[in-house]
Amino acid sequence: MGETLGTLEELPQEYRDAMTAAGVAPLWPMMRNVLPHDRPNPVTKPGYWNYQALRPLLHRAGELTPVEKAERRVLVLSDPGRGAGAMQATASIYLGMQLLLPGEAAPAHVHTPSAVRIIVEGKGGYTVVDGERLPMEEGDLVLTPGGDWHDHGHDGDEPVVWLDALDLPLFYYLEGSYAVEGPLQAQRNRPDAGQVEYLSSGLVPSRKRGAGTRKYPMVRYPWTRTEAALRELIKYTDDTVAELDFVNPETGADVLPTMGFTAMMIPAGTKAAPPLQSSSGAFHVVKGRGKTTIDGETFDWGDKDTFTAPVFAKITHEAEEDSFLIRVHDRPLQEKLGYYEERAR
Ligand code: GTQ
Repeated sequence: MGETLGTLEELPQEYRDAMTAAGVAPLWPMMRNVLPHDRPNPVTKPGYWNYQALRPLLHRAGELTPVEKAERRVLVLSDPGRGAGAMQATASIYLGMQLLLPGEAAPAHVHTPSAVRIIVEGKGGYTVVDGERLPMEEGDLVLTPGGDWHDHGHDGDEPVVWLDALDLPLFYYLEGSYAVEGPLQAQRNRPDAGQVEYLSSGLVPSRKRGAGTRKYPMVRYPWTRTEAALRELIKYTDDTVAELDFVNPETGADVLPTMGFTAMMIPAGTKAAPPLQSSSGAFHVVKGRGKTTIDGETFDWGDKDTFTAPVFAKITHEAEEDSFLIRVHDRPLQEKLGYYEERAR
């Protein structure tokens, strides 16, 4: 196998011009760009966003742009590898901080990409997904699967902020991304399914013959229960970290087709060094303090900060306080495509 492949420059100019005119290009000078040896060569760079730095910018957006004009009032977290203005945090994951002020409503729409909200701060916000009203409390994970109508509202008296994670870059790349607008939805007058049908882990409504279940039966995972589960697990697990996958309670599968989510507890004074993973990831600190080194870059993090890791990144977390993080990743997509892998560090 030759190590050096031919370059474009060594080809005669008239041949290069003739190829361009014919609408073709030689593969071999680009071969190692599109098929690097042994592992991918990501464009994505590790990223870190301090919430205290984002907060005033988000509030300024609240003063400058009414929600009716913005449709969604969001500051997008741009991958440093793609530079200013990038509408993505990794190759497949979009992240944005969204602000909703008391009394505001973000209009109803439906789109092909899926979204997940991780609630960052504020009380009184809610989202309506397919007619189901979902209260938003700090640390909650709320799904808006692609194809489900959703609008956001606010009954409280302080600004509400949440982190959006979407598989938008993937849909955009596939030229499959679009939205349809509609009127605000009627809300069913009952608590969400996570408070009723799926209140207790291991119990699901008894199946009536012939009756199907909803594809996304539970779309809100309340943080209070997630944190309680992590605090129990950490007492008995052999690992240094407690990590729980968010799953569809009817199937046990990842909550969405392309994106997966985990809740992590890293106890004070402990270190976590996961294997290299072919998935890219984003970490949101629900609460805690510590630092994480990603491919040699170290980020000190605290409450509500967010950071990202490219594919196959070498990641080491160290917590100073008991720390709770939500991890977003694209393993479900990679598994469907048949190439998810983990490697020893
Ligand atoms: O709340 O529906 O951050 O449609 C980007 C696109 C949020 C939303 C985003 C969206 C939304």
